[in-house]
Amino acid sequence: MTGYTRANAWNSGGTFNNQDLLWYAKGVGVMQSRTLDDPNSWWFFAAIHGEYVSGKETGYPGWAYIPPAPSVPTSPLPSPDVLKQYWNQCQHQTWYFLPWHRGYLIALELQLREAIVSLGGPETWSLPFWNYLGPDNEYHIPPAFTEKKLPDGDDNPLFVDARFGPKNDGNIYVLSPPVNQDCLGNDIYTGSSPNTPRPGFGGPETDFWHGGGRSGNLESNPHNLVHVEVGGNAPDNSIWGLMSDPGLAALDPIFYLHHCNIDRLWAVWNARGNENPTSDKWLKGPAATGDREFVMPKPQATAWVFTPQDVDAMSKVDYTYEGLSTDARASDTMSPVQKRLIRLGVNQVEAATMAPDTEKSSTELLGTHDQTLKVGSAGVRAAVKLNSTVKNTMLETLASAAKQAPDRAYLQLENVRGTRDANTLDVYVNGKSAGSIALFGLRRASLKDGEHGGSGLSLELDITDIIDALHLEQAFDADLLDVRIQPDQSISDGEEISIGRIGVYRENGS
Ligand SMILES: [Cu+2]
Repeated sequence: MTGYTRANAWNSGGTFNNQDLLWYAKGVGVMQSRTLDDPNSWWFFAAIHGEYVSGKETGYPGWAYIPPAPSVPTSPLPSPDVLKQYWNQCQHQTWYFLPWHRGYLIALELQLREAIVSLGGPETWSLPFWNYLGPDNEYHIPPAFTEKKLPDGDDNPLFVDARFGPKNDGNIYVLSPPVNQDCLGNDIYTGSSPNTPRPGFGGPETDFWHGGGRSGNLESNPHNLVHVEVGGNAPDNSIWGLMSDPGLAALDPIFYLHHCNIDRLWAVWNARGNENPTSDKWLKGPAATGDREFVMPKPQATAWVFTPQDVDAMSKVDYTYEGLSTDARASDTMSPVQKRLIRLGVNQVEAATMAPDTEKSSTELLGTHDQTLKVGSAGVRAAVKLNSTVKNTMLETLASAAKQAPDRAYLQLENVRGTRDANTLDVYVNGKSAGSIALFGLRRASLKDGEHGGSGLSLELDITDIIDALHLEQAFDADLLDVRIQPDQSISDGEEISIGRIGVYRENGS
């Protein structure tokens, strides 16, 4: 059933001439006028994602320390039961990331539509998306979000002070590279492997999971990178932007347009024929095994309990995306695997018929660097020692790519800990760029009394292309890989980012 269409926020120049944005602003204003303990309020909805109100934060990022605008309330708190049922639900670094956020957006959209209609606005209003990888200026935040006033002279509820951008200067845009949508080329939702399950497009298999561990490909890039680029840090480094931290992010109205785009990319991925998990554990969600349920407040104070299988196809939800049928046609006729094989010297006809069976893949440790690394502003360098037997096995598969699917290679920064999410690590292997990883979620994942005992985040990059290139240059015969890690943002005195271990893995495709 589709009735509503979620459209591009950059329509009509992304200004208040775009009626979706004008009415979004007015609806957000209505929700912001409600109290923190009201399940229909803007503040309650932000706390459903994550909050620093009910804990013992003494200073930023405690909600009491957020510089207005907006003026964020820290009281009255809802009853302990309501708080426990609804708050701090967001699912990150998990295969529930996509369905949970889809339900969250549906619930917010219902709230806003009701508020908008009560103001005399359009009954067909739907949440717009910000496609920062679109043409022309679309990598900039739509201008309606940076105006201090609405056209009628009232304060603009979409304006946020603590939003600093990738260069910390208040210029809000998304840098590409490193942001891209290469994740759409991964055809596995959650990789399966006996020793190290790969996160895949949609994230690793977990229980109810409020963050920590490994992000899926879509969550890692573009999702995490966009959060940290939009949020950024204050020019004096005293605080970070709301979007840079999961316990603050949903206070910023741009959050929902970013997540609407992430949800759209999931729909595009499905429309291209990729399949979601079919196991009961995913379909029925964590509540089926006695864990917390996914629950959202609907208008008129009713609770909507949902599971992934309630929202896992566009045919089950009441909206569609503008341009979805066009995006469903991949612009490339050749898959990433086919392109790789041709680079490795396999002729086109053979490459077209070879499809590695990633369902049955297994992963093996190829090399490690075991000492804890401390990352300072100048970056850090490590020599990853390779196991020569494993390396030779991998080299053989590369040399005989015409006969079998060659191995892939992944680099993982493991047990990464720190106190600030608003940073990105650029990683280089033997001088070649391996990509960038944002530290969104780092702070909470590092807290000793947090959900997973402060084991931090594990950040993964696909370095198959680099190993292929080294192999073709006949440079993949040394026993060491030279890994350099450079933070984007300076690290202040007393602040620290540490990496417990670097692991390099080979994955065989058959
Ligand atoms: Cu997010």
